[in-house]
Amino acid sequence: MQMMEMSDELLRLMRTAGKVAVLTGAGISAESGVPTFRGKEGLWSKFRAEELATVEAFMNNPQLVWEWYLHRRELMNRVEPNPGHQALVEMEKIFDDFTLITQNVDDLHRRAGSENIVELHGNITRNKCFECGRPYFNEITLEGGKIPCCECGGRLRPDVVWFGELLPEGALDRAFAASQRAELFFTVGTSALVHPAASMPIAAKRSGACLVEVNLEPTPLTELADYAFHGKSGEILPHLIERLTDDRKVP
Ligand code: BJW
Ligand code: ZN
Repeated sequence: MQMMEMSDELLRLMRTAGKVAVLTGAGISAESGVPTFRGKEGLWSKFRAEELATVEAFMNNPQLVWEWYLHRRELMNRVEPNPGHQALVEMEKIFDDFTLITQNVDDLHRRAGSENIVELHGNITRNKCFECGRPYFNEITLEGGKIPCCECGGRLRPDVVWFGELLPEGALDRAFAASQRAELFFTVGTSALVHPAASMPIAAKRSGACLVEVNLEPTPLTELADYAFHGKSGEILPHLIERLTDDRKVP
């Protein structure tokens, strides 16, 4: 594992690779102003994700859970994608087979312009019925402290994945397939603690990919990584792209 200046060997691999997958987590959106889940700076440190992002929390106190999501939805609507998101848009243009696997629900990758995105944990901009799963497109308000209901009578909830819930149909298969065929796999801004997302880089590495970590601090994946860049993804990713495009210009 190397922590370093961009090595020639990695540049060579980036120049020749066709199949690339990236797993992103909350850290990539931190520079946009979206708090992470587990960092010291995390706004949610008042509540741990494990306390609010669960079916039990919603059943016990749907009002509190909805207040948390409406607050985050409002914040996420106000912020903009950052150079880290934009660098991944550039990567999609460079590599023939590029899959962006994200754990984030903030919609910032789509807003930045990424196209081949697998959303493992849903999307905070959408709602669905807690009982029948039907999507609900109108805006949610908590007037009178009431949780709005679906036609079937079930309570509405945000269309995200809580602990203990299955990932969206098809998302897991697409993500594993992209991980297993990747020659290069980047993990960006994730503590790599939540599964099955954190299993993707492991699957990629087992299938022979070169694993590159970009994160503010070391994670359980660092030891496994071929290259680890510790710093802000909004600085490191644009630097990688800049070096790569400079390099690609050389015949
Ligand atoms: C920067 C930066 C900058 C900051 N630049 N970097 C195998 C082993 C053990 C447990 C399990 C297992 N398989 C399944 C489980 C159970 C569970 C789990 O993983 N538990 C562990 C916590 C122990 N998983 C599940 O329940 C999943 N479902 C499932 O497996 O179904 C099958 C099943 C069912 C029943 C029983 C068993 C299995 C579902 C997981 C759903 C996670 N949901 C959440 C909420 C989503 C909605 C919402 O947003 O509200 O997803 S929790 C939260 O954590 C959110 C995130 O996507 C996820 C990951 O967090 P992330 O993105 O890594 O953020 P942080 O904050 O942890 O890290 C940020 C990093 O960025 C830090 O390292 C910073 O340093 C760094 N950083 N600034 C670069 N500028
Ligand atoms: Zn319903």
